[in-house]
Amino acid sequence: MKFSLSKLQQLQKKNNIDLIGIAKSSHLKEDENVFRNWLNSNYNGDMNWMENHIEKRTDPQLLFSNTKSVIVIGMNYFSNIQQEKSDNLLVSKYVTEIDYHKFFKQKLFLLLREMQNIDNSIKGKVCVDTSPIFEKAWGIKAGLGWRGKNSLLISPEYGSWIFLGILLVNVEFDKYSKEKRDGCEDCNLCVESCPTGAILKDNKIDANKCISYLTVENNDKNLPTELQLNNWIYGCDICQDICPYNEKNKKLSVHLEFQPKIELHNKSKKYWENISEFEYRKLKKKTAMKRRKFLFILRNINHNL
Ligand code: B12
Repeated sequence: MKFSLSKLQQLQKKNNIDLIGIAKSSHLKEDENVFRNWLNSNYNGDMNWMENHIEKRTDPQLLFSNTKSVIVIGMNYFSNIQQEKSDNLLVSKYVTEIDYHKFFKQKLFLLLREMQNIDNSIKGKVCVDTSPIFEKAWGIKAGLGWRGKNSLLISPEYGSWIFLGILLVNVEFDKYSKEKRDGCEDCNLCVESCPTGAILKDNKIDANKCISYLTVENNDKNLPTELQLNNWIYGCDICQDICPYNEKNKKLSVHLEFQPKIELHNKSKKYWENISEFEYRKLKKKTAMKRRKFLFILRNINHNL
């Protein structure tokens, strides 16, 4: 039995999911080549875990046997927080009240259960961020948006302020989503605005230079002195703040979980310079920042002073 797209769209509405799309499962050979070249150029920095499970990463069948369809959901997390740039140290908008990983898992498991209530032979696997799967590439195939020059998936409705999550299922659909046309065309604002020159041509990032990578993933004691963090201490929004699609499609997130964690935004350099480990631990609880140890936040603060 094939599952109907319109039934899935009903479940989307019921569960307050901003974007949903489905792609037929396949081996992403072209993406695999792009990815292997990216790794060979060491653009992954010290994220060595990206070199593992390359086959699984490119073929959902190896991640979950019998995958027939890839369901991708997108949730808007845009908030209009104004961060006084000159005197503040900055935390990315993606640090919201609740870490999106947990929220997505709940949404996707519920979606799977509701699909199983309609057809009890359905089996599925939930993937959010940490599974070896190309979420953006699948989001593009599932018609949620196109690959922006900053490498992020840009949706015509919400811009790039969306998190992505995936549900692999063993069922076919009566219809699959259509891919969107590239909306970036000649625009190069994100490439030009990146202060460290991390955005390469061909919609790729050199993570070694990306402020998001440097502040969130890099585990060196000291950061390269030639790279300035431009006041960011966790993540970076520069290549998204400048995007005309994000300007045009500003829609405040309706999800309580994705309201900004106000206590972490809008804080002065002075505040961060004097923050204690106890206070930092209290602030980061439940947020996406929770995995980052105090030592690295101190390193990032110091790199900005
Ligand atoms: C590793 C990682 C990072 C790394 C590397 C970023 C990167 N661009 O790869 C770092 C730490 C830098 C990072 C930063 C951020 N990240 Co991140 N990250 C990931 C993660 C875990 C894997 C991404 C990956 O595989 N990268 C490898 C490279 C090679 O992949 P790629 O650039 O996407 O290229 C692929 C395709 O686009 C394709 N491709 C590229 N060019 C071409 C050309 C052709 C012709 C074809 C066919 C294919 C193709 O081939 C590649 C393989 O599929 C994903 C979650 C996931 N599991 O997918 C989240 C994810 C991409 N990150 C996300 C977010 C929100 C961010 C930040 C915005 C956070 C912040 N504010 O600081 C920044 C944005 C920085 C930027 N401009 O990319 C979201 C993006 C949502 C969206 N709208 O796209 C994701 C999907 C997490 C999620 N679940 O929502 N991230």
